[in-house]
Amino acid sequence: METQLRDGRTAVAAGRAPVVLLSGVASDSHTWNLVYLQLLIEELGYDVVNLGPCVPDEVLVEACRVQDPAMVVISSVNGHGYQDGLRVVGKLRACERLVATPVVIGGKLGVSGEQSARNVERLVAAGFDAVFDDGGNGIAGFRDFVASVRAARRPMVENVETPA
Ligand code: B12
Repeated sequence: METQLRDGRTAVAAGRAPVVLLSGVASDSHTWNLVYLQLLIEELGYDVVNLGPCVPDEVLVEACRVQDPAMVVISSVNGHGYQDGLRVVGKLRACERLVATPVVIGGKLGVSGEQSARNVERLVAAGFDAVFDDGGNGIAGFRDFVASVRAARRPMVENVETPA
């Protein structure tokens, strides 16, 4: 599925597996974190729409609304992820279509090392389903989270008759 974004970019997913929307935040120009995460998420069985770095909040919200992804993954490493995350997740949750979509953030979220438990709680209270700060549960925790989302999406097949 191809999405034309307001800032002129085009986001494309191959269209076979459920889609994860991956994005940097408005202030953050780092790119390799997004490349790494795209490869990891594809390895976990999803198509990825990667919006890239420096994504304005409105572009992110619009792309999520149009794509209706199975999950939204936000990455930030420049040290402003806590503030950017608090702001943007409110805008995502204000969109009716994204009220129940799993949304996570991770990376190097602050300028003074690992986020405090209180900051992580604030991000969750603001709307994130999980926070993967580099100092904390990191990639292993993220893999577990993706697996739990996948399991929750699996259709119930107990009552389906198998053809002879
Ligand atoms: C390359 C680089 C740049 C390049 C980026 C080029 C590009 N196109 O990407 C340039 C020169 C542009 C740059 C600029 C800046 N940078 Co810089 N940069 C780096 C550097 C050296 C490598 C980053 C990288 O590519 N790593 C490889 C990728 C694969 O790994 P990663 O980014 O670490 O991401 C991993 C994890 O964070 C995690 N992760 C990330 N997101 C998520 C999300 C989820 C959900 C999960 C589960 C995990 C996860 O998984 C990834 C793989 O392990 C790091 C230092 C370092 N050695 O890491 C600094 C670093 C990230 N930069 C830093 C800073 C401060 C800046 C600037 C503010 C500097 C300045 N004063 O101008 C600007 C910010 C510009 C902006 N607007 O964002 C700091 C951030 C400090 C902080 N967070 O506290 C770092 C850590 C350097 C440092 N030690 O101070 N940078």
